[in-house]
Amino acid sequence: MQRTLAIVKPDGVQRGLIGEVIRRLEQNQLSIIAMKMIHMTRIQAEGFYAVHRERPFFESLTSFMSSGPCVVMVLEGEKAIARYRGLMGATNYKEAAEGTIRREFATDIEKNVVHGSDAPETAAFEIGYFFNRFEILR
Ligand code: 3AN
Repeated sequence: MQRTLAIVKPDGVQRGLIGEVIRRLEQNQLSIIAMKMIHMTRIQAEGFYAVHRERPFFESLTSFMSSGPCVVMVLEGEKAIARYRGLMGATNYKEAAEGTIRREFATDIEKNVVHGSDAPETAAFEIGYFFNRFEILR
């Protein structure tokens, strides 16, 4: 069993895609073991994306991620990290596979509806960034 952090980003929440994302998780045996809605401050978004601090898109990304509410979730399942990334599709929606969330719903490389951890170490950091042990069901 593996855990990963999933986010429905501000564009996904604003466009009414929370249910669509959750439906796909439930249909693909990714159990939601923690979930809440948050509106990050700029500082919180900068901390979350600290690994991207030097990237040219950092300012725009953290501004977007703090622009409105997000739904953050902890998912658990077999190979949850890779399987959820498979459901999301590639970062650039134009390169994302047919049928993936980003291919179907993203409008921009930045406004790409969802986030998912990319490795066990990042998942541990990202889950701990938003959830304490009492908020995770098991
Ligand atoms: P992913 O979310 O697919 O793991 P990361 O972690 O490389 O992608 O990038 C984090 C976020 O930064 C992406 N989800 C996207 O919103 C944004 N991003 C990544 N690359 C670019 C880019 N070249 N231009 C603008 N935004 C980008």
